[in-house]
Amino acid sequence: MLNVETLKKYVVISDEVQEALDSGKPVVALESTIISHGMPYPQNLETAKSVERIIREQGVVPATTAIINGKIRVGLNDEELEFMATSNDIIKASRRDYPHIVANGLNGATTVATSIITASLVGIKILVTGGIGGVHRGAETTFDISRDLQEIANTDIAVVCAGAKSILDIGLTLEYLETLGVPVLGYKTPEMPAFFTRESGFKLDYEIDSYEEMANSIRTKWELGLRGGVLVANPILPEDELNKAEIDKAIAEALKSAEENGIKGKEATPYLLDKVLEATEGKSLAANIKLVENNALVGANIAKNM
Ligand code: PSU
Ligand code: MN
Repeated sequence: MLNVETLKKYVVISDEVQEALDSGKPVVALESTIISHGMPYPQNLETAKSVERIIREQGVVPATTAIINGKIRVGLNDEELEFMATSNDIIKASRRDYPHIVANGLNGATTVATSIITASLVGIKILVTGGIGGVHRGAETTFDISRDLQEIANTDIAVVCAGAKSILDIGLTLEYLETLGVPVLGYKTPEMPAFFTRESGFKLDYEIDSYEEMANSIRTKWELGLRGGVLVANPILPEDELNKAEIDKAIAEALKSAEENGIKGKEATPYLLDKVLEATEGKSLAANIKLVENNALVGANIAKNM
C-alpha cells in the first residue's frame, strides 16, 4: 500500500470505497478496459452498472478503477462510468502506460494488470473481471503474452474470471501460470472454462464448490507467506453458454482477419473481441455480459468470506 502522502498526490478514492476500507467492509475491484475497449456502447455502460449493483446486493462495495485526467480513481460515480463508456480519448492502460498517463493528466482504462496495480495501492484483495489476458496463439513467434499474468503472479490478489477466451492459447496460458506459481482454482468446475463455453478440454488440478473453501484456500496462500495471486475460474452458466462450433468458427475468422490486417500488440485483444462480436451477431456480447455478472456474484461472495 502507498503511504498517505503519495496516495493523496495520485489517488482519488470514492467516499463509499473509503468508508468500506476504513471499516473493514469487503470491497471488490473492477477493471475499466472492458467498459472502454471491450464492449460497445450502451451495453458497456449498462453492464458496468449492473455488475456494481449485483456486488452491492451482496453487501459488498464495488470499486471500479480507472485513470481520469491523470488521477488514479478507485470507485466511480455514474457520470464517470458514462465518461469511461463513451469517450474516445481513453488509452488502454497496461503497466507500461500507467505512469505516463498519470504524469501527463491523461485518461486510461485499466486492464486486469493495471486494475490489480490500482487495487494493491489501496489494499483491495479481490478483482472481478470477464476474462483475463493470457498467452496468445502464436506467442512463440510474436512474444505476445499479456501483462495480466505477471501482475496476477506478483500481487496478493484473487482474480475471478470466466477463464480465458480461446482467442488465446489456453493450454500455454495455464503452463505460464504454473511457472509463475499461480493457483488456478475451478469454482464448481473440473476444467478451465473457455469464457463463452464452460469447457476448454484443459483439466484443472482443483475444483472448489463453496465460497468458504475458496476464501480459505486464498487466505492460506498468503498466511503461509506465499506472495502473489490466485485465479478463480468461474464458468459461464450452462443456460448462457454459446455453441462451441459456432464460437470456434468466429474466433478462427477473427484470428485470420487480424493476421491479414497486421493487427498486433495492444490492439490485438480489442480487435479480436470486436470481430467475434460481429461474427456471432451479438450473441457473444450477450454471453459476455452474463458471465461478467455471474463473476460479480461469485466474487462478492468470496470477498465476504476472505
Ligand atoms: N478479455 C475479454 N474482454 C476484455 C479483455 C480481455 O474478454 O475486455 C481486456 C481486459 O482488460 C484484459 C485485457 O486485462 O483485455 C488484456 O489485454 P492484452 O491482451 O493486450 O494484455
Ligand atoms: Mn499483448
